Amino acid sequence: MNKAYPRFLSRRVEPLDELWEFRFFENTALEALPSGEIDFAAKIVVPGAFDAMPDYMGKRGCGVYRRVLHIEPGTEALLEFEAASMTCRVVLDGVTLKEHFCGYSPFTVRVPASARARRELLVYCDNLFDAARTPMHEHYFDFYQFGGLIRPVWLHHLPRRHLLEVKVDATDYRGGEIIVRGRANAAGLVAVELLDCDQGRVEAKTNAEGVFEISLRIENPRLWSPKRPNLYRLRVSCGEDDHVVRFGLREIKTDGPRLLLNGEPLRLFGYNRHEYFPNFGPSTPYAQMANDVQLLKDCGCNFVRGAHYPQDQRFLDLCDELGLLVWEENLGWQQYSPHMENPRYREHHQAALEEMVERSYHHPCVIMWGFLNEGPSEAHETFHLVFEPSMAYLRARGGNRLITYGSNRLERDAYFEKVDIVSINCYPGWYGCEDHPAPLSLIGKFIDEFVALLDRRGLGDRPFLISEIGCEGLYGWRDQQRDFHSEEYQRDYLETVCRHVMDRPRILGVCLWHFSDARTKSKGRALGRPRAFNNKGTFDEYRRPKLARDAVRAIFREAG
Ligand code: ADA
Repeated sequence: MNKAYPRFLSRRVEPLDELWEFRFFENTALEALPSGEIDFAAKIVVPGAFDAMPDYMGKRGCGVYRRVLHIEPGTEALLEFEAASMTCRVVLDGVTLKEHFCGYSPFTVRVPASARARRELLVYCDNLFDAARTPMHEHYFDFYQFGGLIRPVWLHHLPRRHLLEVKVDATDYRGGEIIVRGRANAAGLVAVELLDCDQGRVEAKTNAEGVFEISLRIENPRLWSPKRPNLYRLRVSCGEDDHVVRFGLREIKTDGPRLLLNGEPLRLFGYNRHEYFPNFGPSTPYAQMANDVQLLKDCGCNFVRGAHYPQDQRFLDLCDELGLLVWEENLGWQQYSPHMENPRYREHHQAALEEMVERSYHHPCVIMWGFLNEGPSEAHETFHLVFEPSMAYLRARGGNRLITYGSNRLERDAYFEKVDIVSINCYPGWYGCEDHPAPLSLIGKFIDEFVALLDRRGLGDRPFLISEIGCEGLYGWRDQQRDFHSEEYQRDYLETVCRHVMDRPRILGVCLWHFSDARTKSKGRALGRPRAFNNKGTFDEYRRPKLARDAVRAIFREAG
């Protein structure tokens, strides 16, 4: 099961989730593959990370996927990749149609018409680290970066006249006033209907360029919120083609240090979550995603941060449907000023940002956009290179969402004034306090001092979120001395954090690091990370709760 709701009713969209032919070239970069015919000796399942599978476990190199497509001669098609990791090249009938450099952002590839029905598709996915070629993916990230067609792939068979894009925005969310804007590849009639309401169809003509704009009013509008996640489905038809857009009516804004959702004050309590499950790596099965949403909600969470990359659409669909607020962010992890100065990095970062926004635009659950986790936010001279254009893009094109980034620069951060929410990643009572007699006492002190610092800086009325905080607890490691890495220390730690934040309404909320244990970089980092996992999960990688779960749940549930 690869989708939560049908995005098309008349357009024929073929899921390409099945066994593909496959060949792996170990330690060989995409550009260095031997020329000539490839012998596709193996088969592999899509979606899936090849290096999470027994035959290629932990290997780096280039995986080549092959599949024959059948497309009506003389018609165009569209390939849609929900994610292809890390460096990807799409080749159809021997012609390169696309090169792509962010392993988590979705992208589409137009397939030109041909006189032949049988078309050969080769997709190259290279998971080698190469800072010069693929600078968005660095080898030092604190999460394992897998390779392959890690998320679903679709083939859209396009009717001659078809839709290129559709956007739905609320102009008055309370009154149910919406505007539908879009573009077809040729001029003509388009029709719009709300699928779950009995309101009839509205028809309109596009202009000569195929552009259209239709205003509608939803009768008796029901707003979207985590408690009442009401969704609407709107179908735009264009001859034999259509798009179904699912959206929610809601408004998010700041009011001094508070957040208002549909005018009601809201605090945020939740977790950071990596897309990871043992045996599947980043290709978490859909049922597990639903399981995760239930676990989060059961813990009293109303919020999840999709760390540190564009999210799987199926997860966002679940959050829309089940009512969980999301921070979605572009791929980034401690990239430094040299990255900002690298034009290739900037190009890839911007492309991925646009792909994320484009694909996630209609999810009401996504209330904030982020980027550059722990980036060089103290470096004034590089601000205009990535921070500024990213914020400008998100403000102009990101819809009704707030902007933030996870900062670890604290008092040195130079850009807090520019964002809607000041978010910090911090680990008081964990890193660097091996010799401290009472490390838990550092937590409240640190948080209060940071709030005081914001006040001194004139940011006393800016929403402040703790976007990461936590410590490692090894599942099953119980210790009467409650030492570091024990479940007991982790429980005391998270209880202290949650209580401290809950009792201080000045703080918008907390997003604990982390939901479940997730595999990290092998070798180097594994020395400081037992099992080569980031063990800060409140659940282990199989979602077995550690001691901390009950403590967090008891406090988060107070927020109601
Ligand atoms: C950082 C980072 C996380 C994780 C965390 C940790 O704040 O953003 O991805 O690495 O530290 O566990 O130390």
